[in-house]
Amino acid sequence: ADQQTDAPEKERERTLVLVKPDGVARGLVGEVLRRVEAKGYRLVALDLRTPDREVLGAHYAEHEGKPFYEPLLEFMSSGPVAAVVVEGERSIEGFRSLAGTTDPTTAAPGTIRGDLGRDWGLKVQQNLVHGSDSPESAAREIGLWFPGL
Ligand code: IDP
Repeated sequence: ADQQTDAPEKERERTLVLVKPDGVARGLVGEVLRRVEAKGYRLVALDLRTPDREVLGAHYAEHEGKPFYEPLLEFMSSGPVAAVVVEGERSIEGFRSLAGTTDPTTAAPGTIRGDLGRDWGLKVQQNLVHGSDSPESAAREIGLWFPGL
């Protein structure tokens, strides 16, 4: 039998991954997807688009009112983003571990942000990728970016 379809729900966990405008502009979509696929995750949906403020406002609702909120929305709508639904066992925690900590300046080597982040003139918001931080966030974000999936 096909293990993929027979796997219990928790083993087929889905997460929303975004390659942010800095990652797309720097030509790093392939590098990010290579790491995701090399880890053994499966791509369920993939789309390149410049998100509007409505999607971004909902996506980053928890940060509304923080000093970096407006610059973050501005940055995220500045160009195309690669939106990807990734599936795999404990993929939410697993992708965040692949991504590294929020600030690329100090993110660990071996992580996407640690290996590929640049530290001159870098803003924290330019940290290449987003990954959902909980099953609740993943469900909400996947519904937002890929309605009907
Ligand atoms: P995460 O993306 O590592 O989960 P969050 O704390 O959820 O980090 O923040 C969401 C995004 O907001 C970050 O990825 C980053 O782009 C931006 N951000 C977070 N903290 C700061 C900050 O202190 N200054 C500027 N941007 C920030």
